[in-house]
Amino acid sequence: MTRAVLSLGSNLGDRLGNLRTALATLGDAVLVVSGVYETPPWGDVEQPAYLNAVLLVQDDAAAPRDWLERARAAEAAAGRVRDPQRRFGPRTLDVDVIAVWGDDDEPVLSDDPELTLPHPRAHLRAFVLRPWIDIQPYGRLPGHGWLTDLLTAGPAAQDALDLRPRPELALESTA
Ligand code: PH2
Ligand code: MG
Ligand code: MG
Repeated sequence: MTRAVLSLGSNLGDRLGNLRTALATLGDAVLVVSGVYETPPWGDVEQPAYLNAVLLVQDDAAAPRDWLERARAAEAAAGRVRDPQRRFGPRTLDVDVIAVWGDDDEPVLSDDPELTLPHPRAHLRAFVLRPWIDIQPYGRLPGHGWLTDLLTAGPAAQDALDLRPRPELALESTA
């Protein structure tokens, strides 16, 4: 069994629809869904604002690498086209594996360049930390400490002031 925190982002097309596509693709693995936040583009500022959210997912069988496969399947389902010239450029759907925990509840560490765990830039990104705190107020980012400390006093603290909660954009259907 593994549990993982996944970050969702979209800034092209039907942004909320793209996040919902991720949820649908991940299906029963989804345990908890954060609120949706409107966030200024980070890293490459000449692009539209993002909608971001975070998921806690779990699966009996999934190895850490399976989460990367599932993330890519969700991106493909939302019609993602990669632009190799723009690493942090616009996209219909980005699903990033932020951290993974194993059976023993210990965080998985990996320096595989394709799947570095925890995600090497998560501590810098208010658009990951803020929605993550929604679903794990006492959460920690492995290797970096409490999410609340990172968001209030870390390098992401200034950006955190520019996030806008969008409570009217519920990711989970209420039907
Ligand atoms: N993703 C990026 C680059 N910049 N900015 C925001 N606000 N949200 C994102 O999800 C995001 C970004 C590339 O992964
Ligand atoms: Mg990303
Ligand atoms: Mg990505």
